[in-house]
Amino acid sequence: MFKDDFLWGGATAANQFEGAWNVDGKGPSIPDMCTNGTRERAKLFTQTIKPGYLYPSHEASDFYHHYKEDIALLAEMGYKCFRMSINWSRIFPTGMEKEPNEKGLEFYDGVFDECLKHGIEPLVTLSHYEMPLALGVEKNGWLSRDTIDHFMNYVSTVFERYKDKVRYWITFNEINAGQMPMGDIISTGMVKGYEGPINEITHTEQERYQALHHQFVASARTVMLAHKKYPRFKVGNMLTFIAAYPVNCDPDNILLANKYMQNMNWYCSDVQVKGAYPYYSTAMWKEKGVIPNITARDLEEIEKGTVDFMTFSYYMSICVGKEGEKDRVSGNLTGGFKNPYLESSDWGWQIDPVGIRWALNAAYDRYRVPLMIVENGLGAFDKLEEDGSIHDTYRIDYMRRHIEQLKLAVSDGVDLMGYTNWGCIDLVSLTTGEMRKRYGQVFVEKYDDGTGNLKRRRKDSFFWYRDVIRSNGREL
Ligand code: BGP
Repeated sequence: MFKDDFLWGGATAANQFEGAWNVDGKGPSIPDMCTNGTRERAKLFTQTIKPGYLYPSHEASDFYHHYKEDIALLAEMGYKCFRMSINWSRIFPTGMEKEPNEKGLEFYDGVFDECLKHGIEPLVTLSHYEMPLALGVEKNGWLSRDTIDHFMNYVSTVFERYKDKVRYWITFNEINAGQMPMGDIISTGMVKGYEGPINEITHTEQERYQALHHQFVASARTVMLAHKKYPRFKVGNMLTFIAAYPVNCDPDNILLANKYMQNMNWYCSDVQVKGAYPYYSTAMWKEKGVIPNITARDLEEIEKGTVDFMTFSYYMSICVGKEGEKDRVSGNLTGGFKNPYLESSDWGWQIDPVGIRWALNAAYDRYRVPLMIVENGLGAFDKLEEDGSIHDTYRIDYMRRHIEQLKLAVSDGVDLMGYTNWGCIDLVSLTTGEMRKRYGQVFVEKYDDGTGNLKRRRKDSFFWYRDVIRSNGREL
């Protein structure tokens, strides 16, 4: 059974949820320059705002002006924890100022106070697919070593400001996205001189792994700062866990799947949880033609700045094998081969509840630190009925089947701290920029053409999840 203090809740990201992109001194961020897209048509990144395009982050679900109402809804569901992120560009509009924007800081004071008033523990992601645009355009994001110092200025500011309000922090959202082409814009912010589809940017592997290395150093320094100055803080890492099975028992495919697991899932967490680059990184860099610039001081910091807990998102699994083995399927940031035993969501992500138990066991076996699932859920079309109800039985089914597997993982012996389902209040989709790809227990009347009155409505899953939390997971 789940612990008595299990952190039940939901998760959001500032750039997909807050809106108010240029309000109260906030600077433009990289996601503010991304247009909307669809499953078939990629979002565009533009250097300036282009007339005739819709930029969904500009209003999003307008949490900025609805946060009291929203947090009250989360409290009504009995939330113990609310995972959210701070918009770096709300605190430092270009990322390079020395002094923070007081109005931005005040906004999060209000949010945290509201959470604490309702007995909800904030879990704050410092960097969730967002950085000030100026850092991307002038420095090419995380490719520049200078970005580490700018980030640390931001981190020390928010740590000091919120030290009495926030205990749980996450450094980088889905840090392993930085290894994928899709991460070049959304994760490592390498947008200097680029304009076009977000999945077509052509950075070299060398640049990709260098930018990621700078994030590792920033993450380690963040943990070191927390441990030195704020002993009550707990800092975690975060990855997108892409459960990868061999497509069949051909030994070559077993090896390929193992290698995929190392490269895509363990590489980042080995650095952040164990405090050193893993043995296989040398071979992996060689194969990719990468020679990262890593100093002795970087390695010392990485060794000292290991995280207190590990978190990940889990949505789906894929199969891995030799080219041409099977049909391909899409997934969270990356796809793979089709698994004939699984069904897929409306966006083609394979639904695999058992995979979450497998992932938790694999991660716990490797690291023995407390784990937390900080994203999971079903992106689906919802229908708003005339009487205002939304019968999202498919979402309840998805969540029930995954939470059942969490229970089993706990009985396997995994130390699980909590579970926050993704997009608890409807928000903009990361990969497609759509509103109609909804995850929430709360429906937001906002639509893909940018219209909608932003009214919040409880879905059927709202009442179901409230009962799950009330019974600490006994009633599913
Ligand atoms: C993760 C991100 C989230 C989120 C989620 C769902 O990768 O951390 O920001 O959006 O995926 O993805 P999507 O919105 O594309 O369905």
